[in-house]
Amino acid sequence: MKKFFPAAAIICVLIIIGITSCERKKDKREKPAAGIECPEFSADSAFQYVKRQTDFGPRVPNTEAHANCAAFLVAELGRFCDTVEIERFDVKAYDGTVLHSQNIIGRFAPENERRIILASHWDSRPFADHDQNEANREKPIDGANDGASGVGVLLEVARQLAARNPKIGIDIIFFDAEDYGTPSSVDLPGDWWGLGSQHWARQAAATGYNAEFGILLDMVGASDATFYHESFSAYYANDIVSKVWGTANKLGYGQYFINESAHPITDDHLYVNKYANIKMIDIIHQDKKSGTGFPRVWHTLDDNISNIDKNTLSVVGTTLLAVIENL
Ligand code: AHN
Ligand code: ZN
Repeated sequence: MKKFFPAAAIICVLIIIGITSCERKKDKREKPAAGIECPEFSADSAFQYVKRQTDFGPRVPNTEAHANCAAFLVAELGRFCDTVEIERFDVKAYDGTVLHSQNIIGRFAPENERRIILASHWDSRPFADHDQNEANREKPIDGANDGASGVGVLLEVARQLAARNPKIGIDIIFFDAEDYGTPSSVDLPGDWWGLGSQHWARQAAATGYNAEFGILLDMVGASDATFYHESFSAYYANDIVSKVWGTANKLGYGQYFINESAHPITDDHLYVNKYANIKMIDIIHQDKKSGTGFPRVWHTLDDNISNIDKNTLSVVGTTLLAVIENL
């Protein structure tokens, strides 16, 4: 009996440690409220997908980095999607430069009549026109947040979807030539942003393509990201805004997905709404306190991989998977 007691005590202590460490693990995983499906999204994988893009250098149309990154995106989508399609087009930018561009589209269940779109732009801005340092303003940006973050999240979403075979058709669209818009020093009327989505949406309208709705990601990688009800999204597709923000809030992501309206942004979703007549929302980081209305690093050389936060990528990716799972 004397010998047994210490052994029993040790076993008790081990059991207690076991129970408490399990509880701690549970807390860390930020389990969502019961009743909502929560598939696993790998923040590490999404981060690597962002880094793989910025490692090519700035993905400005007509550059080698742009061509190399396109090949990478086609290959990655090819691993996960049922089909991959490249839509090539030439388009004139505000300064007369002809941009050799490509929208890259990966489809799940292409035969399914019921479809949704997940999109992001994959090009990066040719100049850091909002950099504090004037000497940097003609240099191209890495666009880790502005471009690569949305694509990184969607590549990881594609990897997850391949593993679980979604019941609905899903088109993942990487728009090109979004970010070649007029620099702040140039005041020229015209639709100079979202050139790739304008091309895609006109094509979609001409060929009778349709989808139930779409979700655009733009700048979804900063640590302090705040996503508001961007006004074009609320105007064209308020039911989708409610669905996405409602899902995020149920998952416990209310500090990111804020139920407040914010300025309209001329982004790819506007042209999909206007020209393709498909309702698309924009999950875009808007900062109500910054001078530009966008995050601090927007269109500066500081928009690089060192300012990407895995947690934010995960919050957005997990929300998308939950939205899909609960359709
Ligand atoms: C305008 O500034 C008019 N649109 C911003 C769209 C954008 C640029 N999103 C990311 N970069
Ligand atoms: Zn931009």
